[in-house]
Amino acid sequence: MSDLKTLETELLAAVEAAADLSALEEVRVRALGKKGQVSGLMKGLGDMAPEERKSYGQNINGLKERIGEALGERRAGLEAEDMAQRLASEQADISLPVRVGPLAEGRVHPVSQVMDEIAEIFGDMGFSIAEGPDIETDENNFTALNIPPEHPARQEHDTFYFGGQPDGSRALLRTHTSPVQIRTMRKEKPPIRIIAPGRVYRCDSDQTHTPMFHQVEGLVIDEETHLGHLKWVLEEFCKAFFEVDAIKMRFRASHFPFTEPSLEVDIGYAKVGDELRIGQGEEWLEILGCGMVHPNVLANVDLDPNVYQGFAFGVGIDRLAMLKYGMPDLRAFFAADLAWLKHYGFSSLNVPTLSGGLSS
Ligand code: 2U9
Repeated sequence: MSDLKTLETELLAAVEAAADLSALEEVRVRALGKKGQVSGLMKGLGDMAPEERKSYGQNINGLKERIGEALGERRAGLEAEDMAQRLASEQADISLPVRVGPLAEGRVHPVSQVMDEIAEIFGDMGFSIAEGPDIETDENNFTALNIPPEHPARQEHDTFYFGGQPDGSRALLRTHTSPVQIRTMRKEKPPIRIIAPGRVYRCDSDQTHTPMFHQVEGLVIDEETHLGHLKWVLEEFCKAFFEVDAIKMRFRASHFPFTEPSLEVDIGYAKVGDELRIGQGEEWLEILGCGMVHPNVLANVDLDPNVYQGFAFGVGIDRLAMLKYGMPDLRAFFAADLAWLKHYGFSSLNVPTLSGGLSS
């Protein structure tokens, strides 16, 4: 009996002394586990006389119960201490300002913004967006567009060519987005109304030219398409893009291999201080080229020029962005300068719409 009392005192002291939950678990296993001290006592019961066995057994059970209760109490105490400690150390400072996050902090590049604005305007006029690869064939980029083999645009110093294939063909970086229209005309039947925005590449680099720049070209093919439609579309585009009610436009005769007749378009502007006022004044600024699709181009994609006509136009997006948002240096567009982007960039939450304002 006195052995039991000693053991109980020892075990209760060990329970009390356990500094954390894992130490307490060790005490529990040592006392009540299968091979623990209390279970060990049970083994001696078999050698005892029945009367002795009964009272000794009851005493062991009493010991077991009291140790179990002490373990439970100590566990609850340690868990409460643990929780109190975590509550003290894992505080959140709710007075800290909330981080606005990438959606509100990030900026849309002016070129992407202008592309979205252009897509919105032409989308509203019933055009859809067509895309194609940056790496093109000589056929799609030149031959199908009625650009003859000796044309200067094909020369090495204007075009980025890849290494030649065994069959003599050479891939190239498209010099305009026109191959997208060629691909579309080969794939779809008229009526066709598309714009093709994207990157284009020319071996050219100075203050106003970068070897990669952005273009949007448009194409309409139908059975009764004429210059009047072209002029109306371009006038509506310029008014919407520059966000003015009236625009002055001048169409000058020009020459491109893929259009006949070919025209260059100027818009009227006034310079007030550093600001360009589009639609006012007496100055002229060239902004795009256009024309009726050359009959050879239609024939090259198996469209009968006696049945179908169409018009096409091409605009440099980077230049449009510079004009609309007053950015003086083209090279800054591609310098990946975050300070510049913060100044000239647009919030991604303001999506351009014709009703809400393109550049709001
Ligand atoms: C097809 C048929 C005709 C696209 C055209 C222009 C005129 C033009 C320039 C504007 C500024 C290129 O970025 S820029 O340097 N583009 O002047 N582009 S007509 O004519 C096409 C295209 C595809 C099948």
